[in-house]
Amino acid sequence: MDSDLQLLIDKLRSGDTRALARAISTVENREPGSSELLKALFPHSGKARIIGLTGPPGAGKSTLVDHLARLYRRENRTVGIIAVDPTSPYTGGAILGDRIRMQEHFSDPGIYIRSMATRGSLGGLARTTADVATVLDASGRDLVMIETVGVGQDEVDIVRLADVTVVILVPGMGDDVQTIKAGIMEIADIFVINKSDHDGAERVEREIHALQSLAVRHDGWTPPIVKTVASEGTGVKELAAAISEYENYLQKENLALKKSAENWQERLVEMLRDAMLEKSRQQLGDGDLARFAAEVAEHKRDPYTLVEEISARVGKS
Ligand SMILES: Nc1nc2c(ncn2[C@@H]2O[C@H](COP(=O)(O)OP(=O)(O)OP(=O)(O)O)[C@@H](O)[C@H]2O)c(=O)[nH]1
Ligand SMILES: [Mg+2]
Repeated sequence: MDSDLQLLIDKLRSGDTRALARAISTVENREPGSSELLKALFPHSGKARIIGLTGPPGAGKSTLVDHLARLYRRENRTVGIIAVDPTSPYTGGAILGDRIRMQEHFSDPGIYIRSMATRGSLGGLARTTADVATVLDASGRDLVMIETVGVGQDEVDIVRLADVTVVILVPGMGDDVQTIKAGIMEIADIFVINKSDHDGAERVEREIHALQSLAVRHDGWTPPIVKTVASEGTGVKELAAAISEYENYLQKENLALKKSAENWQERLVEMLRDAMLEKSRQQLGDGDLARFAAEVAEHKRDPYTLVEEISARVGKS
């Protein structure tokens, strides 16, 4: 292995946060050497507990993550946080909020926070987030928390890498619980109703119960519902307890490895798709794609044969 790379890995593994930051940037921006780095780090990963937290904009995710981080620090556990920034107009304030909160932790090397921009990720966001989590994991963090906004396919993909997924809802979402139900029922291991100081928490709880009665999870776990007031730190202890209870359940039922294998099956498909696409691109010369597209548009060429030809060449290379 490249000696610079080895040095970086040694530093990162010894807890050097600047090395950690550099490694994360390398991976996040897919700089040269990023796959070498990931290959070398992977064997050191797999020890951190990865917790995904997702929910609508402004639900209080960052506030909860912040409280959880403090709680885990009191237990002497080290924490890595990945905040996947929202692209929606809601973000301005929230990102600022995250930064301000981040500052409070700067004096504590036991908490490392990284904001990731979604812009330009071209659908590779889940992959990049997973790789950044692997770097944090390999650096020896006990816990990695990933905050993502919304509950859409992107979030489902992102939280797929988490050991525990917390879905945060708030009162007053109206039919939103219905709208996002397809996504959340699949991924939530724990529900949080934050802003329980507002009216309507019971209604959200009833809706979650109603949805739960419609679907039985194949692992037999019934996701608990934890009510919190994150801005006051209320219910955070209960949330942490629910998280460890689910972890214990996975261990006891021997489900941890099974869940991980299921997740890896999806991720391997994505990685293969990326790799194949990359190879296809390499097969094409500059401007080929634009020329082919024009030919197909003019019906001079059929796209089916074209794709078959290109992918056949990839198979041989
Ligand atoms: N009343 C009340 N306000 C809360 C509660 N939790 C968080 N807030 C406030 O809600 C606002 C948004 O909180 P954040 O933690 O930034 O929410 P977020 O989900 O991370 O927001 P995005 O990252 O933009 O999606 C802040 O002003 C918090 O102080 C709560 O339980 N009750
Ligand atoms: Mg936030």
